[in-house]
Amino acid sequence: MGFEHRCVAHAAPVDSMRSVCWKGPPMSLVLLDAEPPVATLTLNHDEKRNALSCALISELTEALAICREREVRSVVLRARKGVKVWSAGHDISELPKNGRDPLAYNDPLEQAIRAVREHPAPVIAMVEGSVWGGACELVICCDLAIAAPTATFALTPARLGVPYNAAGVLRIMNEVDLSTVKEMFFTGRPISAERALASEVINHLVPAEELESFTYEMAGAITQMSPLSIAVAKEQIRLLSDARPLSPEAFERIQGMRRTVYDSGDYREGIRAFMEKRPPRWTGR
Ligand code: LCV
Repeated sequence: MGFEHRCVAHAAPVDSMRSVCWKGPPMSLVLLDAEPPVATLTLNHDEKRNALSCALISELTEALAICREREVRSVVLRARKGVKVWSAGHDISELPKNGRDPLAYNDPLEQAIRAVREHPAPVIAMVEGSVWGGACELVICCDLAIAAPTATFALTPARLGVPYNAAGVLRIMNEVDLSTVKEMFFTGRPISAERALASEVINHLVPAEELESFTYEMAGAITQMSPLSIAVAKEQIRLLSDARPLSPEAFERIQGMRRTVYDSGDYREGIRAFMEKRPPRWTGR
């Protein structure tokens, strides 16, 4: 069955998809088109460059819950057509400034990544424009990523003075070659779509004019397969790829090092500089 892709016009705020019991606030940061077998989640906060705020992530996870209820068989995660910025990553204004871990287990970004990784159907990131920080990890954690040549990908903790978390580093290391992981973490610079393809950040690089048809053809092909077999294979891959022996002492050491960073003046300086729209002045303390 050829699946003609649905443009954003079919999408609607998430709450209109929820049954009458949904009493949440009006939602529009994520648009959802959840007509099975394929759903489309559209990041819809261009004014803030689709920053992964608590509010946006709440809608994203709610949209995935609706997809699960409706037994959608593949999900396309996209931004609006032609965006320059797919997502600017974690909402920097929401990073904790009071000595709390900025990327703890219950941080909204971590919740979004878990929601994608634990969703029973494949989630396909369809990417145009630049992708930053935690959004880069979100794309990498999607089951497939298909990008246009305008896409770039940047890991940005060093730009902000943030200590990335162990689970996130491992998830990125599982997907991307180590030399590229180091370059991205250490330079904070975006890599091109071509480089992202070569480093397995993305599965396919296609011309912008073919991006939607290519993505929805693949999404449609997935819906022709056994959903139970796919759900089990996806969960097996998640559990087996996360299986890493790490002694409690090693984990405590990582957390201790990270605490030194998020307790530092440089961590506060990184956030302050972004908010003041100026380059940070690092002191190394
Ligand atoms: C809040 C934003 C953001 C934003 N948060 O538009 O991986 S980690 O560890 O670093 C993790 C903690 C993480 O993911 O951190 C976030 C990493 N992201 C970045 O470093 C990207 C920060 N953003 C930018 O560099 C620029 O915004 C880009 C290049 C994405 C787009 O530049 P452009 O000139 O098109 P503006 O910078 O003018 O942004 C438009 C509005 O979106 C807000 C930004 O503050 C501005 O708001 P105002 O109009 O109120 O000034 N914005 C952008 N990114 N991550 N808010």
